[in-house]
Amino acid sequence: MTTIQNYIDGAMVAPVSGDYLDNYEPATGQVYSRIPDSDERDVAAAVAATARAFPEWSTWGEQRRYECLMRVAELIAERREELARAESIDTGKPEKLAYDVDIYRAEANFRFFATAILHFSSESHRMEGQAINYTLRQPIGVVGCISPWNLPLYLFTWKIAPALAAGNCVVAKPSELTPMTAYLLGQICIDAGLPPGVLNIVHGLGAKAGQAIVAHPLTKAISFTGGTATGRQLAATAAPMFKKLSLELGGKNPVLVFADCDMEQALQTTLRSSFSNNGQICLCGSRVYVERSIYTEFRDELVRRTSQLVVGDPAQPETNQGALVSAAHLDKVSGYLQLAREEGGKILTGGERVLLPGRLEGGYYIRPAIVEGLPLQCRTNQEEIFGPVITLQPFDTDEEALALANGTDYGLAATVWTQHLSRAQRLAEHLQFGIVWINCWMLRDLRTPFGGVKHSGVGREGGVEALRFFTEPKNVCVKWGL
Ligand code: TXE
Repeated sequence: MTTIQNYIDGAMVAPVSGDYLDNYEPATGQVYSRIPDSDERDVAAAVAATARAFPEWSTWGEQRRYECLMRVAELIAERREELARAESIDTGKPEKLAYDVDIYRAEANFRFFATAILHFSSESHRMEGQAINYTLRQPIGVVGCISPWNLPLYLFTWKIAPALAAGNCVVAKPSELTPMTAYLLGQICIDAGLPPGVLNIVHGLGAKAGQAIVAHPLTKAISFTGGTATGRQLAATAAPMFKKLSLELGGKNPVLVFADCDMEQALQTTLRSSFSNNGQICLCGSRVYVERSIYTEFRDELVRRTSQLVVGDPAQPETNQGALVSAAHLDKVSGYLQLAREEGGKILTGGERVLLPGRLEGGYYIRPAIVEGLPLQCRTNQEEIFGPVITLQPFDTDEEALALANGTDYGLAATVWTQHLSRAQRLAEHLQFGIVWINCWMLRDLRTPFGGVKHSGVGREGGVEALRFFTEPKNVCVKWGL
């Protein structure tokens, strides 16, 4: 059984307490590794190492930082298969999905931000006849990065790479449910020659290790992805300390399907946007609204295709749906399906627990579900389920579709299926979301701003937005000489 260690000051170290937590394999429901149950003492050691490393790392220059981060990317690429297997075992997601999406993207995150820093520039403002202002964008110092379990290495590196590229030193914590690839990343950083203390990875519980990172007076900025309730709690700690905050939180994303859409494209992509990674992606569409004239046809075909998805062993290439991340999450998703029934919903397909034979018999498997007949205001349509469950509802007009789409507290991503250009543009103007996809889903350009509005978060990640977040602007005003 692997015993994961913290990565602090360039070395793998045990937690100060000597205590470890069990880590479960979702596919089997069995404990398969142990992770440090870190507390504020481990965080203090990590912050101290980070603070020591900062003066040198921040003055290395962009070119040297670029070379170092590219070495990390290359080592991720070399170990792609091992990392994908580890991610699959830790999360329950199909190994193929981990390989194609998660690990590919972790590597891309490092490459993207290593090169982005070479092109990063700041503004100057000339005051005619008086002065020139130029803005320095300096690294902040010690920053905290806290990430969730759904896309472990993908989201961990999405924060760490821009923070490091911009010249900061980082204390990071992966989710306690999915620590394995973060542990392997620590080893990769050692092999890549990242100087000690530049990145520190502390494992453990959110309320203990995570809270200690947020509350530490030396962490000047916190980048967080996770649940909305956790984001609120984190902001309550960080805001009175005037820390910079980037919060990427939950979603309840709508998909609007108009009668003039390319039906085949809309069906194929809605199947993916509903059930990829078992619906455990903050961008998944969970409320699907279909124009009434094509509702029955679209519904029946989506139900047919959904019922054919293969729920099975994440290690097998034919598996579409692996296991949910934890027993608690399986209970949560099953609880929402029960609630959907109580609220008057009809389950058109799925929702049953799947019991697989042999070593997989204790795994957290469930059939992807489609629910019909629920009003917008019910809890099933308002609260984030974060599982393989979508609701379907017909609409009659553009105005109704827009009101349904905007009718929750969340505002992360919306998808629109229509061939009608001006309708698409009009909706894009009025949809209250950080991201709008027209005739596509999850088509990601890493240069674009990424994040949500309303209860889906504060701030943006991606491209220049991330580099701006991880730097402090300082204006310098130089008066013309006499
Ligand atoms: O997330 P948490 P959980 C949603 C989804 C899911 C729910 C809860 O609905 O069911 O959130 O998931 C750390 N101070 N999303 O419980 O608790 C924690 O250790 C500092 C949406 O896993 O928010 C982990 O590293 N850190 C989401 C990270 O925060 C704390 C992805 C996220 O955990 C902390 C995941 C604290 N007080 C879940 N408490 C998305 N939008 O992508 C916890 N943590």
